Amino acid sequence: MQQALSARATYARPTSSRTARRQRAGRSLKVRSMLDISFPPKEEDTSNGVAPKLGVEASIEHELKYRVSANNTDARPVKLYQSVAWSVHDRLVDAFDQTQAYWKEKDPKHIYYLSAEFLMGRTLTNAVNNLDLGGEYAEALKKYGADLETVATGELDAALGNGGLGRLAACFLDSMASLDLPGWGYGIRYRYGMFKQGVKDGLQVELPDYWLDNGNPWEIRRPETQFKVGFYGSLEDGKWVPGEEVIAEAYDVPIPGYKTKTCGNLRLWDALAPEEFDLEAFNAGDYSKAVEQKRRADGITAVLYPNDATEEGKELRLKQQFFFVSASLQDTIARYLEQHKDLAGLPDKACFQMNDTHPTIAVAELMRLLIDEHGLSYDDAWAITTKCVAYTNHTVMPEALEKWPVRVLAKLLPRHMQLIEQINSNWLDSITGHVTAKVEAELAASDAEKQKKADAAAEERKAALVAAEAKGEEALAAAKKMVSEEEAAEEKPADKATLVEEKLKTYSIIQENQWTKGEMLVNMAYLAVVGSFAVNGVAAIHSEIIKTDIFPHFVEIFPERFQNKTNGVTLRRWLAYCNPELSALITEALGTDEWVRDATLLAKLKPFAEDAAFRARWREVKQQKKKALAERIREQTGYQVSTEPMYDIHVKRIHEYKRQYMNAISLIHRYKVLKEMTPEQRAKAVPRVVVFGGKAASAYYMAKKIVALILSIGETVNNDPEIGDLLKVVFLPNYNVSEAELIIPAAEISQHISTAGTEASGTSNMKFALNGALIIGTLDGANIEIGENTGFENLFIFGVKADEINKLREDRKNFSDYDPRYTAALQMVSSGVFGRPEYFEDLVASITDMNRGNDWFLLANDFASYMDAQDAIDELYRDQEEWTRRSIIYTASNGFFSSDRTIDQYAREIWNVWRLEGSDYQRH
Ligand code: NBG
Repeated sequence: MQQALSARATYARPTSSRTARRQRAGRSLKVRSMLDISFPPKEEDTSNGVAPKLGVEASIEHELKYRVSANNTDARPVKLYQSVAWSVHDRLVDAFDQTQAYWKEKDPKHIYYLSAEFLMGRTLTNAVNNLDLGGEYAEALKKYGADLETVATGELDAALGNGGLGRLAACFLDSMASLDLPGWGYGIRYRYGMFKQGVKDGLQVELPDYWLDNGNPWEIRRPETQFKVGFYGSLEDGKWVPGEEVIAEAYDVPIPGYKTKTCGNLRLWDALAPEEFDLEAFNAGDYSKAVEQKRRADGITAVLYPNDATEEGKELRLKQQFFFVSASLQDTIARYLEQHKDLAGLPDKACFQMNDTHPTIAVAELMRLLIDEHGLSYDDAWAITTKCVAYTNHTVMPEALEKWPVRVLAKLLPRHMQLIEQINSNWLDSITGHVTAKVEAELAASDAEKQKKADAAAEERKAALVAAEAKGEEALAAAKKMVSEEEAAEEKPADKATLVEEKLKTYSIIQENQWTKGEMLVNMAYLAVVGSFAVNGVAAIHSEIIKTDIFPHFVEIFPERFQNKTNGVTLRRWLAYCNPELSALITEALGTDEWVRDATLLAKLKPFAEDAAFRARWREVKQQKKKALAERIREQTGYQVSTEPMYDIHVKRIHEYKRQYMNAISLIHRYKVLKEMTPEQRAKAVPRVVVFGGKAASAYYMAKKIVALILSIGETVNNDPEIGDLLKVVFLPNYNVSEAELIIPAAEISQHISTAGTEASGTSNMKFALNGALIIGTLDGANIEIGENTGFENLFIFGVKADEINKLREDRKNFSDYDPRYTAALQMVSSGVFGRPEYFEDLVASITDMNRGNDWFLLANDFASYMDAQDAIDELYRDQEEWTRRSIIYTASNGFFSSDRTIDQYAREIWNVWRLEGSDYQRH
């Protein structure tokens, strides 16, 4: 184990003398931040809080010349992007400084959104438009013969997230700022985001995502805000002495609200070594030792979710989680203590929302900080913690409900493991009475039942003896023997104490691994529920499922803790900015663009669905967006696709539960049917371009095969001259936020076909609906609420229901009702129509072989109804007027899914955080 602060001669990272003093004293490295200096709003402020020294045009020129060093003539797109970004950055910083100073002065309660993921995508367009500077920048860029849209493509996506969970966090930040809520996000500044997905030889390949390559104008490094974070070590006299330490350094990413002065913050942590370079080791020729500390620190913030299949991977991931949680809590407490003395008031000033289980170690770390660093008693610390922390569950997938081996936790965070044990033992003590009463009630019920059975059995035995006696000596002896055997085998009364102990185990935060005997695990979701004052799911059905299937024991104890907060998406990014053409049409129809802030206004679009001229214009916009997507498809894949067919989109992480595989099988069938048609029949078929996008986690074997299958189907179908434009199957690589912004507006139908009960919510379904794409889906996640808002008759709903799943899974062995289309399609895969039959063998077996995969996600059960829904889609598409009418209804009906609504609910019903209504911040 490494000693962090040794007395050896080293080159320490330069620190201020004050920092160095604190460091020696082993205290927090926090120094007063720049925000301590208040910037009173200046007189010349514009309405959005922007007080630039230079006008937009001059500032771009300035940045081009001095910051990125490119004169007008060689302003290549990336350089121009950088200059524009830096120019916007300066305006953001003005708004940011003023907001943060104002918040500090007013000292309202803050929400701190702790998340291992923030899938931000690009920032430029969003920042310019939220600051209401779109017109000015567009004008200034004319000089360079450029438009903002093109310049924006010079930015690399900040892909610090996997999918929905990370993007939700990003939408939430936008809404918090837009609603003037004092709130910060806290996360990790990964140097490489989610991997970049490429395609090679028909397979997914993963490449590093160098998103910081061109510099990042959207972040502000804060070397003055650093905290020490410890790992490993031991407990000495009850005190934790870490064996390794790193320094967390803050980077702030300003988050501009929509047309408001408020500019929130996303604070991301980078990890530094306390002693970056060991000169002594270097001089002694040990070069790798010289940079050992740096290497270890770098590892913590290198990549998003290192593969945790190995022990080292597990440890690194937990290290990441603890690293950012510890730094964020230390930071919050330090800022709190600048203005308050007594930590008992912390719950009035801070709420920590844990985004899934990744930040759950916050429960133990807040306890540790309060007890060990600030001298509070255990009970006082617990009272504070459980008033400050809330937890959102985002999945019911067992593999994503984190359980850390006690072994790993005890090694990496010995003090936290000790605290978790104490939390658990207090928790179990507190419920022993409840559990005992439950066992007693169960025993009483089963005793009465047993007594009845025993009485009946005794009667039967008596009768048997009487009958045997009549048959003579031998029969009587045999009957007596049987009776005594039966009596011996009769159930003994259960031991209450054992039963209570067994039952308590099911409530325990620390449990035995059901697959590895003897291995103890910490169930992080249970820790989160016990430590939080509120627990929520992310769609109505999901919030019910977590109550009945995931946390039923906890619901018994504190039913009031469980809530629902149906997800939402920011209408700025996901409608106004990604689809300016449709937005303009909506604004024209409604006579105002207020809908961007108040999404309920979209409902006023409904009557326009009945207006044929409006429908024609609506279709025109869709056509334009399809054209842009067709162009992207050509660039990325080489396939030429027409803009006439229906655009059918299936984009999301690749996962068996999301059933891209079922879609692929249906496309094989579609291909087969088209092949078998006569030319006359083909002329009547509804042509489709089917676009898939999504990343398969690098260690997810089946998901990668699903990607390969889609690519292979595309290869065969798209090159079949008989098929032509009737069907194209495209896998668009590297699906990310920016691709989504291009794809979603072009969609006519979008697929959300997870096995019912598995998709917590989905958020792309909301984005598609708002952009007027029709939905084919199961009764799962937010599809249900979209159906309620849009009218189920307007969706293509199919498949089994969530409450049928358990039974159907049990019955899979006996399933025989295979749809012949399904069987024939799979046969085509196995026989090599799409190449590489051996490679796909496992994939086919996963849904056909009862010993290998066992069709866990019930493709066979749902296939026939899925095909019926597909037929209904084709049928409706023939009627373009009705199709467009529905498309308008979708946009008009789904304003509910604005993340402004979601955040408003969190703020009122969980966080108790309120918008600031100071004179400087009032909306006009
Ligand atoms: C995802 C769910 C989605 C949901 C998002 C946001 C994880 C662990 N969960 O259904 O799969 O929309 O979270 O809540 O990524």
